[in-house]
Amino acid sequence: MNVETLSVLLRPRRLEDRIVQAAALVFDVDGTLAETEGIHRRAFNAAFIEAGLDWYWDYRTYKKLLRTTGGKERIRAFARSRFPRVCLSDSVVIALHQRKTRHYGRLIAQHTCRLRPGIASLIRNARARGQALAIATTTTSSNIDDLLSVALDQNWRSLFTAVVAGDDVERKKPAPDVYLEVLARLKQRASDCLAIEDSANGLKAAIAAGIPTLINRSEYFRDDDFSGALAVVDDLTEFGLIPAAGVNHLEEMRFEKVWPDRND
Ligand code: XBP
Ligand code: MG
Repeated sequence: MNVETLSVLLRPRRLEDRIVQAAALVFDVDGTLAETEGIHRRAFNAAFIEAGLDWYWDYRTYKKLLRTTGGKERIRAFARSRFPRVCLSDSVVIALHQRKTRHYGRLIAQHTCRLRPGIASLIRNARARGQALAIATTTTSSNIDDLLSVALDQNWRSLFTAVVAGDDVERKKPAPDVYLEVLARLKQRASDCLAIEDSANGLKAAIAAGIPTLINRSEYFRDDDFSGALAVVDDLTEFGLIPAAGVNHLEEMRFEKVWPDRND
């Protein structure tokens, strides 16, 4: 057996071990838990129409704009890139972003954005193993609730020990702030946790906080540079299925009841 074949055979096992042995799994939201960026893009465009702006972000434009993390920051970056340059006051940006957030909630409710394959099982099995779960995201707090209360469970918050969103910290990704805040709330060492991300900016943020990171590649960031990641996978199906040792039958039944597998 050559070295390449051997490494392919060994990789999933080692990764499985890293997932199972982590003290906490820290999830990014957009792109990692669900393919939400297309919905964000539509919500921005709906807000622009409503505000009487002739801006339209098509797929390619949005892909470039995603280099700037955070919706308000993205709006400012786009305005600055116009010719002639558009200067927006903070209050105008905030109002425009509030419209966008309302549209995002409406679109998520109307279209029921699903969790990505393997996510529901991974969460369920991690909880059954007694692992802590956390969220470290750039997005607005209400967006997490809009998404997870439908895609995961109405009581999704009770599953996560820490939930930190973009506006909870000073600097957004690629700065490590959201991850550092999560670690402080979890009271865990960075090296004992595992972050699950989908973008280079997210990866930089997690690594800067010292957290080993698994990349769950998503639609918009497929071609990002993921140097430094523990591993890069296209979905988490195989890892979601790692059995939870010692889970009793009753507990399994409770999980089945709370989380009917909508995607796995
Ligand atoms: C997600 C983002 C967010 C959303 C928009 O990054 O960059 O800005 O696109 O959210 P990550 P808001 O997945 O790395 O957390 O408009 O609410 O800011
Ligand atoms: Mg992301």
